[in-house]
Amino acid sequence: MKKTALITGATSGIGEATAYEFAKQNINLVLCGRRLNRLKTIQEALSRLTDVHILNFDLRNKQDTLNAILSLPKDFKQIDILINNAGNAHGLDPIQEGDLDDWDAMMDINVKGLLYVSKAIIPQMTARKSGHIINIGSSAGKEVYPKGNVYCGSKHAVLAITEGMRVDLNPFGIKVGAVNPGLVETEFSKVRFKGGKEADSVYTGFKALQAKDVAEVIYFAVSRPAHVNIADVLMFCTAQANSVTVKKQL
Ligand code: NDP
Ligand code: 8X3
Repeated sequence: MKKTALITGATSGIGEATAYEFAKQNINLVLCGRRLNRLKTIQEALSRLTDVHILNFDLRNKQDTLNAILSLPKDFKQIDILINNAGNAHGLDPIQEGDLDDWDAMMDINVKGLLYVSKAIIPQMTARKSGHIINIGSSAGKEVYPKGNVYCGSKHAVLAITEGMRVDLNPFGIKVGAVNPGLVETEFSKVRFKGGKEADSVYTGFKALQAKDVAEVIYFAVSRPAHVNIADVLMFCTAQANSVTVKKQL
C-alpha cells in the first residue's frame, strides 16, 4: 500500500527536495508551508507522480497548526511518515547583541512548531503502532559556533526532543531519527540575514551540500526495512569538517 508523508517547510530547500524525492518513489504527500503560491506550484508539478495535498499554515500558531492537520481529507489522514523540517536561523549576533524577535522566531518555529505538528500526528501513530518521524536537526545541534547561540540552542533542543521521542515511542514500534546537515545551499542564509548581502558569500568558494543531497539521505532512512531505524545522521559537504572549518578556494 502507498505510504503518505507529511513534510513541513516544503516550499523551499530541503523540504521541497524531499517532496520531489518522495514523489519519485510514489509516496503520497501532504506538503506544508506559509507560501501558498509555492505550495500550489509544487503540487501541480508533483501531481503527475503521486497524490499531493497542501496545507497552508504558520506553525508558530498552535491552533492553526492543529486545525490544519485536523482538516486533512480522508485519503490523506493517515500519516505514515512525518518529516519535521520547517525551520530557519534568524540573525547571527553575539548573545549580548541578539534580537528578542529573532530568538522568539527560532524557538517558536524550530522547537515549538515541531512539537505542535508532532502532537497532532503522534496519536494516530501510537494507535496504529507504526509510523516514522524524522526531525531535521543540524550540525548546529551537535556543536556551538560563534554567534550561533540561540539557533544552536534550538537545534540542540531538536536533538534532545528526537531522543525523547525515540524513547517514549519505543513501545509503539515507531521509528524516530534525526538528519543533521552542515552547510546546505538553500534559502536558509537569505532568511538568516533577512535578505542582506552577507548571505551572498556563505556558499561561495566551495561546493556546499545541495538540498537534494539531504533529501536522498532522508529517503534512504525511510526506505530501510521494518527492523532498521536510522537514528542519527551527521552529514557535511566534503569541504566542511565542522561548523567553523570549511576549505574555501577564493
Ligand atoms: P529554507 O529557508 O529553504 O526552508 C525553510 C522552510 O521552512 C520553508 O519551506 C519555509 O516555508 C518553512 N518555514 C519557515 N518558517 C515557517 C513557519 N513559521 N511556518 C511554516 N513553515 C515555515 O531552508 P532549509 O531548507 O535549509 O531549512 C530546512 C531545515 O533544515 C531547517 O530546519 C533548517 O534549520 C535545517 N538545516 C538547514 C541547513 C542549511 O545550511 N541550509 C543546515 C542544517 C539544517 P514558508 O516560508 O513558505 O513558510
Ligand atoms: C545550518 C547549518 O552551520 O549554518 O543549520 O548553522 S549552520
